[in-house]
Amino acid sequence: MKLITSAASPFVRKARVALYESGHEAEVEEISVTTSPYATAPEILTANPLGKIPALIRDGEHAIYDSRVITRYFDSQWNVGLYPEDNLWEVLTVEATCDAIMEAAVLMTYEKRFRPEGMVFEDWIKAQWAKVDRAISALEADWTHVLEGPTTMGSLAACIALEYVDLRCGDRSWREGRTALADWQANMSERPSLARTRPE
Ligand SMILES: N[C@@H](CCC(=O)N[C@@H](CS)C(=O)NCC(=O)O)C(=O)O
Repeated sequence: MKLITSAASPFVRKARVALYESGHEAEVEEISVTTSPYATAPEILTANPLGKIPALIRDGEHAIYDSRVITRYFDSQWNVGLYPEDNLWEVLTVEATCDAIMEAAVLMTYEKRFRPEGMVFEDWIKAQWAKVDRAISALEADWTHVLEGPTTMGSLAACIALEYVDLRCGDRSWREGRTALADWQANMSERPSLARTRPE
C-alpha cells in the first residue's frame, strides 16, 4: 500500500499516527508530496479526485481517502483498538470535532497564503477562529472523559489538532484559561506515534 503524505498536514498526521499505532508501518510506503488547491500534486489526483491528502493507494483495490476513512481502515485491518465499541459514537464525535478544528485552521492559513494581497478577508479568518476556539473549549468542558480514557482516535486527533493550532495560530494562546487541557496535551504529546510524526 502507498500513503500519500505531506509532513505539515494534520490530516496526514492522523493517518500516519494510526499506522504507527498499528505497528504495521513496514507494509505501507509513504510518498511525500507538495500540494495546494492551486497546484495539485499529480500523484494525488489518481487516488483522490478532490486532490486532498491523505490518500491510501491499496494493492489491487480502490484507493481510499479522507483521514477518517484511512484511520478506520488501518484500525479494522489490524485490530488496533482505536475505535472501541463501548464508546464509539463519542470517540467519533471527538474525532469529528478535532477534524473541524484542523479544517478551520487550514482555511485560516489558506486565506493568508493564497489570497492576493488586499483581498484577505479578516472577518472570514475571525469566523474560522471562533469555530476553533469554541471547539477547543468543548474538548475541555465536555470530552475529558474520552481524552483521559484509553487512547483512541479521538484522543490522538485532539493532540494533533491542538498542535496544529500551535503551528498555525501560535499567537492566539489556546492554553490561556485551559490549564487542564494544556496539561493533558503536554502529557499526550510524548506518545511515540505522536512524537515520531511531529512536523519540524
Ligand atoms: N477531510 C479531509 C481533509 C484533507 C485536507 O484538507 N488536506 C489538505 C492538507 S492539510 C489538502 O490536501 N489541501 C490541498 C487542497 O485542498 O487541494 C481529510 O480528513 O482527509
